[in-house]
This record gives sequence, structure tokens and C-alpha cells, in this order.
Amino acid sequence: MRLVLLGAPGSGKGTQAARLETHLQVPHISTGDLLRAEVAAGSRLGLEAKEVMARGELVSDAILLGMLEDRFSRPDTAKGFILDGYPRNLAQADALDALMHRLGQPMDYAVQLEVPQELLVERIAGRAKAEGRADDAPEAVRTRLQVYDSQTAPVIEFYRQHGQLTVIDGVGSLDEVFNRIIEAIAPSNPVG
Ligand code: B4P
Repeated sequence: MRLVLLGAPGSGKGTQAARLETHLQVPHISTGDLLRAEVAAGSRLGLEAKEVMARGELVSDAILLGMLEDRFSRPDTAKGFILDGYPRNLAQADALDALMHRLGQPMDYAVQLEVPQELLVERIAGRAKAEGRADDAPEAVRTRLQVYDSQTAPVIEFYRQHGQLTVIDGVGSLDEVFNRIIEAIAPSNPVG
């Protein structure tokens, strides 16, 4: 199964992708995690990405596409994947579409987690306390939410027009949201 998870910062993409990875037995590919690993390793790419991420802005499309092509070349993606954090703008959506066609692997689902903005801010504030991520600071969060509205929200329309979009209510417990996703993508195989 090839699935893209869409949603604003704090909507639960990373949280649900980790659970879906176990349930569907396909790898969770988070572009945020890939970038944070580069930053932690102090690579040239990581040094380039670090300040951009801390401001809450998007890292360049060229860096992201290169990183993603590299990740898709690993054999564990043969049976599918859960992509979290990509695409984040229309150029990335087009690039991913072209890449998947080139690989002969069209996307099965684009799942959007819908969560009201005040709850997003609350969740990220909770993570800021627990993990201290630089881009969870209030000013960076404001930028990330603005970037989402202006650049990422149009990606939702892209998948709607391609007939691949499934909208999920992202408000509720982790199990409730997870079960909604599973029922939407694999109704014959509900959890719990
Ligand atoms: P990401 O790592 O993708 O960060 P995110 O959008 O905040 O989502 P995340 O998955 O971490 O949060 P989640 O909603 O699960 O991106 C970070 C940065 O990397 C970007 O700002 C950008 O600079 C760069 N980047 C990444 N991809 C890029 C791309 N394609 N192009 C350019 N730049 C890119 O969880 C948030 C919190 O909510 C957690 O604390 C969680 O525990 C909590 N939570 C989740 N579900 C909940 C629920 N149901 N109830 C209560 N709390 C819940």
C-alpha cells in the first residue's frame, strides 16, 4: 500500500504514521525525520536545512526530492510506504506524481487529517514542553501554520482532483483517529 498522509503541523501525521507502519507492515517515511537526522549528523545538507527548519519555513524542493529519491531506492519500499510530511507544496506534489509514475507505482491513498487550528497550537505547545524541538517555539509555529495555509493546503485540492483524497477527522484519542484511518483505507480489516 502506498499512502500519503496530509495535514497541518500537529495534526497527528507522524503519530499515526508510526502506528500505520506497524499495522500495514510498510515503512514510515517522514521527510521531517529524514531532515532532522541530517541535522543531527551535521551533514552539508543538514547544515543547510537547520536554520530554515528552525524558522518554520520549507527546505528547498531540490533537497527534498533528492532525499526522497534516495529513500525510495531502498528495497523496503517495494511493498509500499507511508509518506508523512511530503508533498508540502504543489511543486512537490507534481514531482512526487512524476516520480511515482516513473517507478510504475501510483499512490493508493492521500489521507488528510483535519484538526482545528486552536487544537494544533495546543498539541504543539505540549510537544514543545516534552521535546524542545526548535521549530515548536511559538514564532516558528506561527510561520509553519501560515506556510501550511498558503503552500500546503492547495496540495489537498491536488489529491481531490486526482480522486485520491480521503478526509479523516483528526480530533479524538490516538486509537479513535487510527481506527478511522484504517476503516477508510481497508474497511475489511478494522482494528480493535
Ligand atoms: P514535520 O516533522 O513533518 O513536522 P509536523 O508537521 O509538526 O508534523 P509531526 O508529524 O511532527 O506532528 P504530529 O502532527 O504527529 O516537519 C518539520 C519541518 O521539516 C517543517 O516545518 C519543514 O521545515 C521541514 N520539512 C519537512 N518536510 C518538508 C518538505 N516536504 N518540504 C520542505 N520542508 C520540509 O504531532 C504533533 C503533536 O500532537 C505530538 O506531540 C503528538 O503527540 C500530538 N498528537 C498527535 N495526535 C494527537 C491526538 N489525536 N490527540 C492529542 N495529541 C495528539
